[in-house]
Amino acid sequence: MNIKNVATTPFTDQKPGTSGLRKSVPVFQQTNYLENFIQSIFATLEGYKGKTLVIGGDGRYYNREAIQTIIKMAVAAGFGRLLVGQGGLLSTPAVSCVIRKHHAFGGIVLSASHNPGGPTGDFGIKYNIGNGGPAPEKVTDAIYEYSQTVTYYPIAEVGDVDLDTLGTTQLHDTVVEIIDPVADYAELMEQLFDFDQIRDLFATGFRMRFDAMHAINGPYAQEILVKRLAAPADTVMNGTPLPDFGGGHPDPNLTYAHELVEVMNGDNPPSFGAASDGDGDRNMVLGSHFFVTPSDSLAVLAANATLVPGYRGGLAGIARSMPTSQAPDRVAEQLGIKCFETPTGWKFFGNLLDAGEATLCGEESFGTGSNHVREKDGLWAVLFWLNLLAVRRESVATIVRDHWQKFGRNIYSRHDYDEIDNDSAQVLMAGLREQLTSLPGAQFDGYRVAYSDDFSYKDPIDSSVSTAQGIRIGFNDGSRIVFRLSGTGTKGATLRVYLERFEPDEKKQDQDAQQALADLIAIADRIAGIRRLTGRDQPTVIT
Ligand code: G16
Repeated sequence: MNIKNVATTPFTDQKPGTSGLRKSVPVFQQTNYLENFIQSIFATLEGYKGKTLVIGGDGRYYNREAIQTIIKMAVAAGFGRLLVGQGGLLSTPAVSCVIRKHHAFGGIVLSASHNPGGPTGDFGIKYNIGNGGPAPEKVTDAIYEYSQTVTYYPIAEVGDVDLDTLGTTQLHDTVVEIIDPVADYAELMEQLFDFDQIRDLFATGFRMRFDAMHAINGPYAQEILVKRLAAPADTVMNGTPLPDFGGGHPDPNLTYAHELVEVMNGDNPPSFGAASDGDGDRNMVLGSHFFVTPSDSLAVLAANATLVPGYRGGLAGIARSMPTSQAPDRVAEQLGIKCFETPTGWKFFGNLLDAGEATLCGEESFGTGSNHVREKDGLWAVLFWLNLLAVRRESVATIVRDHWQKFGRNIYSRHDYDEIDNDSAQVLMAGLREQLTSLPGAQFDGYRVAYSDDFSYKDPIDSSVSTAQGIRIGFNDGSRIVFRLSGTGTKGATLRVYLERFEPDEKKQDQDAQQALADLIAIADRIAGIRRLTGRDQPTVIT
């Protein structure tokens, strides 16, 4: 078999963002674009020869073509074994699970997560390291640096591999193994949760809907919920992964998972509703006529963790991203465990999980996970909730309201302004940075600014420092407004405004978040000039 060296020249736009390299499909389809980035990953790694690489994606448009190229390049690079999900499919948490279980050197995940797919939709590539988690910044920086000087890439001259048939093929010095994408993951879930108890719950006639949004978690949910947990056959909706997600936007929030939201807010709704995203790492949790914010979800899971077999021994600590509400902090305080505040991006949880400092992690962006893998995990969160429901036999709303009574409610919302002009976004953020020293002490409608800063984080394990991670403005009553630009969008800029207010009074906790946060929403606009600078008078998405 021949290994060919193909000459190439760099692309200037291959800097990974919050979660890998995300671009539109036509960008990835440019000659050598994908190959350059893969070569930059391989060239940056040390000591991988003869070792195992896991490859899989969320099945979006261009997944199969990209996998064939990556297999040929991995063979040329000298990996010993490639574990590839059947049909080219593996959810992001399953990649993490497979890397850890098979002691792989690393893995390549093909996904643009919750971004739409299809010929003009988005595609993405992420490299995960041997702990199963996203490569840390020092690795992604090195990949980018190499991509700016790449001159050639080696590729094996072989035919395409049959991705659909389980089994192994020898290509040069590399064994290519097509694996069942669900088996290892499902086995891990059985170890963490009480499947007997959940089966008992379904046996009582308990109804749930899981919206896979025509994305990767369809087959996982079918196997675990319907087959192993005996949930009713109509539990999984939109369960077949499609290259364009059926034309939808596979983002499990109140706007894009509207089909599920309508069911849960309709007549005679199921008791429990959940959805996950393109690559299966995000989750949204709903009760009948009730939405659980991701921040509250993390706090509730943490407060109830010892009811679930995998966490019976208690939690070492909780970690949340900075813009996530401070609800989990209150649980940590009461449990007497540590709570960490990290920048946005799951990669920042890896060190804390590896060091045993944190057990549960979560983000406001519909991400929740634990030390069972090193990615956030959509179906894991759903099973965690199911296990709680099976133990407590109360409604989702009762469990959350009961939590608020015990801990107080952090009323929370995120406002996204999508696809705004890049320059205006920079002007807005620069304007905020200029005000950081003058804001403390300023009064806004009875709210006094207690502090304002641009969040920076020193990793407690490796001491690496990440600066400029978002503007925080905190008020004397504990309320908070956070501004940051998304690192995952592919068109223009996305401004995210995170709003939070603490409500300890039980009688006032059951109010609508937008109404409860109306003052802070107006203050955010006054301080940042959102309407003036973006030309928008409303957010694109409110969660
Ligand atoms: C990724 C990251 C998350 C992050 C989210 C939103 O999630 O893994 O840690 O919270 O993006 O990031 P941003 O606010 O920068 O757009 P996913 O599900 O897209 O991989």
